[in-house]
Amino acid sequence: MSIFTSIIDKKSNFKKQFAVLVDPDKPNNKQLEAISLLSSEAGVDYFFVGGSLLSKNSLDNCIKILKSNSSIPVVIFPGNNLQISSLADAILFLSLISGRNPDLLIGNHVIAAPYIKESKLEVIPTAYMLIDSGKPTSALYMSNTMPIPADKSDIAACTAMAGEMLGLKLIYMDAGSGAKNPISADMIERVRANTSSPIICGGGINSPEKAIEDCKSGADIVVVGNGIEKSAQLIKEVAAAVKSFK
Ligand code: 1GP
Repeated sequence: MSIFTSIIDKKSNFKKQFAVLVDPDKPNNKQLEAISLLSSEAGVDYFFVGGSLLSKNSLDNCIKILKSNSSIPVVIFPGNNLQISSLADAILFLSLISGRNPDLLIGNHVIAAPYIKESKLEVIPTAYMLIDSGKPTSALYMSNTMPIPADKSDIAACTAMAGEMLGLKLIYMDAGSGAKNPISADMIERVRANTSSPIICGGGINSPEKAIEDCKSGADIVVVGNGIEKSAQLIKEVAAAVKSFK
């Protein structure tokens, strides 16, 4: 089954999903092994792998270690068009629709397309929206774009609607890694009320309570990265919370 089909399947069965985000430059091999084993035990649905700026050529090694210690699908969440690896299962083909940087709307896609085609990765077209989190994040700086203001839920809803109308299959609402303020319940609710595609939420989620709040507001997949780098135990706590959500 493709990863996109499994996301849709779980959504149709009212099952919320949890993705652990791994920045390949950060954990060492031992830590990666531990993340992989813990995630497997906890029943994590996906690994998202990528970063706004990678400088260690560590993507392949990271995917290899995650895959050799678990059977959790690995999805590339690329920070740029150098982050492609046929060792993964799928790639989020991100259009940064909250911004007006043509390279991140089509330019980089043209450059990456032949490499992605050759990699045989499952390609998941994704409406990527950066939301202001109260401080500049790496994603904002590197993308050279302005985020959607945190209190402008109507702009987020219209942006997500437009992404869906353009044929993008997933909506990724991201306050950015290490966000000071995660995305508000109101904004997620407004996007949910106006679209039917699976919604991914991430950025600054560092407790099972916030993960549950996002699920209640309409998120289908919750992503945690930074929090797990600080305490790997958070994997178990968030997984248990998301799995028990009714
Ligand atoms: C960032 O959505 C992800 O792109 C996750 O953010 O690292 O803050 O959990 P955190």
